[in-house]
Amino acid sequence: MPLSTNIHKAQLIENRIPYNYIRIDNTQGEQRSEWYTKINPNGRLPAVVHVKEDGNSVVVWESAACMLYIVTEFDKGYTMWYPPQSQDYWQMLAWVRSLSLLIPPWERKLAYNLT
Ligand SMILES: N[C@@H](CCC(=O)N[C@@H](CS)C(=O)NCC(=O)O)C(=O)O
Repeated sequence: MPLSTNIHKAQLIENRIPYNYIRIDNTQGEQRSEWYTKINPNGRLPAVVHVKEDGNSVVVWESAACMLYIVTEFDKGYTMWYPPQSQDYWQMLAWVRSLSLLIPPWERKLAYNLT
């Protein structure tokens, strides 16, 4: 099964920074496993676990939140997003929020049998 659009959203940003990718087999329901739902209680993909230098971890789920967390944490120079309070920031947020509500066609067919 191809990676989902929600996973790609976070990966587009993660590709600019070092990360470990853990594949969850959602064809086998692994996203609802006990270990994964401790990370994302919704049992959905993606999620980010950021292990900080002091050993503490930050856990983020929902693709939009993952993207915003990654850029906030790793792109202090705004090369991948826009400074808060700028017009571009609010445009970006509108698109991020709007994309969160979309279900891609292949997933509509596969999961909900819709055309
Ligand atoms: N609004 C969520 C949607 C997450 C979502 O639906 N992820 C899909 C993969 S694209 C998933 O985990 N599907 C498996 C399931 O629902 O059990 C987000 O943007 O992260």
